[in-house]
Formats: sequence, structure tokens, C-alpha cells
Amino acid sequence: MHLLIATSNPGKFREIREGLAPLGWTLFSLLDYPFKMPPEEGSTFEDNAVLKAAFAAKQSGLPTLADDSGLEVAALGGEPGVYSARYGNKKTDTERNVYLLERLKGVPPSERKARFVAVLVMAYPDGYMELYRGETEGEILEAPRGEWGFGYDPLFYLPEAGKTFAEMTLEEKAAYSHRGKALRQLLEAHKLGLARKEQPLQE
Ligand code: ITT
Repeated sequence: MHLLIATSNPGKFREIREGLAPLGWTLFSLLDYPFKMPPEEGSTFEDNAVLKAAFAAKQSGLPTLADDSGLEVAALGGEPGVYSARYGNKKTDTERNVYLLERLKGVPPSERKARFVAVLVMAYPDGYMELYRGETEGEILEAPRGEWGFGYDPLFYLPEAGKTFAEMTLEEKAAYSHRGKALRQLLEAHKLGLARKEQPLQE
């Protein structure tokens, strides 16, 4: 099976590549298919993941996996949600983390609950789609911890692990993360033959 991973986020790409490794598929990235992705105008992770996967499958003629994900902070009414990648119009992960900490200034530790959500959509060039969703609950710290990962990882603390996502190896993060959970569902569905196994005829 040849599969295009339609993300321009290198952190996501690394995690998806590791997660799919047991399937032995040949993976391509947007570096192999450098078309411009459409704006993410949906109001849910599902809408945006479908939009990205369907568009890239059509453009490339390959089965395509897209990931739409984000952080939902309870004390902020679910912000940044689908706006996680452009929160506060900030350009870098570090600036977005600083902005999130400012928005949470004065909120005590007991009220800093948050969850990460990842929706993975696998779209085939003929329009067939599969959808997988994973969620992980944690807390937003008052200062960043850890050097690994990407995005909001240094602020996302997992009480059961006693670490932030940025203090975990790729393998460890995958065991707990929203993306790891969604990827394991995809793996199961394909291993059990509940999803398509073969590349369908191209248009
Ligand atoms: P693509 O659309 O090209 O895949 P993107 O980064 O724009 O890349 P999204 O629109 O799905 O992707 O935005 C997701 C944002 O949510 C991402 O940029 C991070 O800021 C955050 N995020 C998602 N998963 C994360 C994770 O595992 N760790 C830290 N931050 C994460």
C-alpha cells in the first residue's frame, strides 16, 4: 500500500510514521507532492481532517491520511480548539505557548484541565473515507517543562505519567497521546481487515 501523509507539521509526521510502521506501508509526504493545501475553514476537527484528506487524495491520486488536532482548555471554554495552530495569530509554537499561559494567568492548578484531540481521516481517490479519533486528558502547567515533541507539549502535563508530553520519548508519548490512540485504532482496523487493504483503482 502506498499512502500519502498530508501534513506540513514535521512533529505530526514523525509520530504518524512511527505509529504506522507495523503495517509496512510505503509512505509519501507533501515534500513528494508539493501542492498547496486548502485553508482549514471547518468548525470541527472532523470537518478539517476530511477536507485535508479528501483534497490531497484527489490531487495525488493516492490514498491519503490527514490529521486535524488541537488542544481544548476547559477554563477557556475549549480554546484554542480548531485554532490551535494559529492561536492568537502567533507564528511560532513558543509564542503560542506564551500566549496560552497569559490567557490562563491567575487560574489555579485545580482548574487547568485540558484535553488533546486528534482526528485522523484516511481518504481514497474514489471518495471512500475512514475516520479515527483519539483524546487525552491532562493539565496545563504554569511554566514549560521538557525539550521534546512540538506545539503545546511542554505545557501539557499528564498526572498519571508525572511528565509533560515534552518530557517523553516518541514511544512514550505515543502510548498516552491522542494521536497514538487514533493511530492504534487505524492499525487495528487494517490488521483485522475491517478497513480497505488494497489500493483501489485510480481515477
Ligand atoms: P497540518 O494541518 O499541515 O497537518 P498543522 O500544525 O496546521 O499541520 P492542525 O491544523 O491540525 O495542524 O493544528 C494542530 C495544532 O495543534 C498544532 O499546530 C499544535 O499546535 C497543536 N497540537 C496538535 N497535536 C499536538 C501534539 O501532539 N502536541 C502538541 N501540540 C499539538
